[in-house]
Amino acid sequence: MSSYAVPCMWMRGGTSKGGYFLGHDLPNDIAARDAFLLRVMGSPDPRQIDGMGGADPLTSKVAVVRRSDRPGIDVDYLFLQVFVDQAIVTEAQNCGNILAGVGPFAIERGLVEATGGETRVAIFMENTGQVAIATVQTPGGVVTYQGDARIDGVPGTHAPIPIEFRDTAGSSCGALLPTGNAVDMVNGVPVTLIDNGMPCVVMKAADLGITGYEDREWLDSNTDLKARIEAIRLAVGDRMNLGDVRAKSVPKMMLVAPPRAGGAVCVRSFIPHRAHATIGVLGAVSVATACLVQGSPASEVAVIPPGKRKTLPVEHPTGEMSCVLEVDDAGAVVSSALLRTARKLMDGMVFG
Ligand code: NQM
Repeated sequence: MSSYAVPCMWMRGGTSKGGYFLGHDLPNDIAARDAFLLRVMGSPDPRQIDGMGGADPLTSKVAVVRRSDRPGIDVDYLFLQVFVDQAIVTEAQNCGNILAGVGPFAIERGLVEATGGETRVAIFMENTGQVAIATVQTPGGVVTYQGDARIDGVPGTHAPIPIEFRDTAGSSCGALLPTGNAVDMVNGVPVTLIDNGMPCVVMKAADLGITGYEDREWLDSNTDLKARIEAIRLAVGDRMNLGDVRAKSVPKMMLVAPPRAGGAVCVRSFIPHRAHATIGVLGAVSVATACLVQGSPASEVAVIPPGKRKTLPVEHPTGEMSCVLEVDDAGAVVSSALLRTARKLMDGMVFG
């Protein structure tokens, strides 16, 4: 297909960044869509020099948004991860950071009407078949990105975008604990296989011979550690009902350690081949949930506050992400909420 251009908004969503498209602006044919998006990002190429991608999985992301015809839902959101150095576009994972830009984008494109000072946008997440509610600041009926909210991993302050999730358990794996176990042994390492919005393998950093407080650069340059983690990942695909995960960006690999800044738990995550600069949104929800699973490796290192509504600050390499989890009488997590921000960076035509 020869090069052509379509309307696109480039946005930071949470601690990620990517292209936001209206569904009807992209080719219907999935192979043609993916080929276009690879050209837009400049993949495959570790530098993504010939495209918009930032040479990092966190900045090589796409949101496809449509008006929804589902009752009570405003828009449908499909997340696509465009691999940096492989010609892969996958919808096998969701992304709660890019989700933060979906509400403002939907209002800006006229898919949702602003309702006074703030506008609630109900978003159906197509990747997992679940719903998120985002609240967007719309003073005078217009989206604003300016405000006082601060999230770790992003300089400055911006308008708050609180996001709530319900019933995210088993989003991709069919069950919160797809093996039914709090602990499974994989390649000699005790792990929890869990999915509360994001399929994750949660294990103690100490069981892999590290502290769990290392920085992103150190983790990314440790090829032996990464090879061990990848071997565990490939071994659990079937057990997590994800099948062959070689060309998938799930499950995410989460190395936990005791909190050291007053939080609930400290995490270093691999997404899955690069260390995360912070932590994914639904990844953090899944790790926080693992901390509440009795007998899990995460529960051994976590510090859990009492009560049915718990704020669990998940410490990551550049700060923390606070997950507010609500549990039922049996201790099961029924909803989660987080604060994100987003910013419009560019609106125009992108060439693929
Ligand atoms: O877990 C990165 C991100 C994410 C995903 C990744 C995310 C989530 O930080 O909901 O946000 O895990 O690939 O954007």
